Amino acid sequence: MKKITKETYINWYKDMLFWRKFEDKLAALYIQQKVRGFLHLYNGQEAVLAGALHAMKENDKMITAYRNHVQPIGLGVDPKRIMAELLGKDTGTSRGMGGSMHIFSPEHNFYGGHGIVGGQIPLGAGLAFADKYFGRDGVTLTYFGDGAARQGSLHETFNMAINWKLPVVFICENNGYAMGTSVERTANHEDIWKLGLGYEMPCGPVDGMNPVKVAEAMNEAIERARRGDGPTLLDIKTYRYRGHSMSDAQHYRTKAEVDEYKKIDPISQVLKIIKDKKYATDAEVKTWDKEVKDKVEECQKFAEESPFPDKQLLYDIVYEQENYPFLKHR
Ligand SMILES: Cc1ncc(C[n+]2csc(CCOP(=O)(O)OP(=O)(O)O)c2C)c(N)n1
Ligand SMILES: [Mg+2]
Repeated sequence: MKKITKETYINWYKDMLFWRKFEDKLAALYIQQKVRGFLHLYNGQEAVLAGALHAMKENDKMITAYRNHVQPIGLGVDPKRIMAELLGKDTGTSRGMGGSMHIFSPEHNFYGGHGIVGGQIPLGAGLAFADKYFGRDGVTLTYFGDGAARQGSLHETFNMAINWKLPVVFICENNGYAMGTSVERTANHEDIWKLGLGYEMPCGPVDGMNPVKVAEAMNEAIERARRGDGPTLLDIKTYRYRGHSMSDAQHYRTKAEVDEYKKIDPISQVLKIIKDKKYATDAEVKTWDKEVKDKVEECQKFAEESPFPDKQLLYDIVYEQENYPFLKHR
């Protein structure tokens, strides 16, 4: 794995802060009804992405569920285009037709963006199968939630993936809740990683509030997959600070519980290391914070000023015109 250096911590701080502020901005735009439909935010879970990106290599891929705005940013998609997508604009990653739950950018190795809980688990194994079949060296990071871990598709996928030694890492982003249902209510134990044991799949828990721990676990799993030794299941313990989506009264948990997790906030943990090790002065940190704020505002300006797509696009994107010539309009 690449060494974790002063630059790594600084980049982690800037990136994670940007992702969080990007999500906060979307929440504000949602309240103004500029973002419509559902909106699921990533606040609190940033270290799971930061650590993974540190361990990934060029041809590795990522697929996840609907909490999917910031992963593509980490993979290099222009955040302006993601914000535009959420506002339904023509400049968005899917020309405004995907929306919040369906960010997609295969050219950046990001394969969505999926609203069917657990639906992306077999798709992730399929991407890994393609890499193996065509002799490419990519590994697919397949993310899913603790709720998705209870879906049957997981078991069929695990069986195939271990049997065929597919280059995939299964990452349960265990934030404690599936909508309002806590993990302990959905099974007789809380250790989702133990689902790997029945398949003799390497598996284990990971501290998901610390990007260093995530990077180490990811690196081990990714390299296992890359050398042909098949999948790993990581049960990454994290927490979401905001509700499941924007419409969530959060009666299923206390504010005290949320505050407890905020004490081990990933951004604060990284900032503490930066300060303790004197990697930056307070003034430098202030400059970064300002840069992040400006960058988010740039995204908002771009998204708001972009045009909505032409209505014609509704037809063009549903059917591939080549195969449906009768749909060619005018
Ligand atoms: C097959 C299916 N069942 C139910 C739903 C409704 N639903 C949307 S999100 C969700 C909870 C999933 O929780 P989890 O997998 O833990 O992901 P998180 O939201 O915590 O990231 C449910 C039940 C759905 N979208 N798809
Ligand atoms: Mg969950």
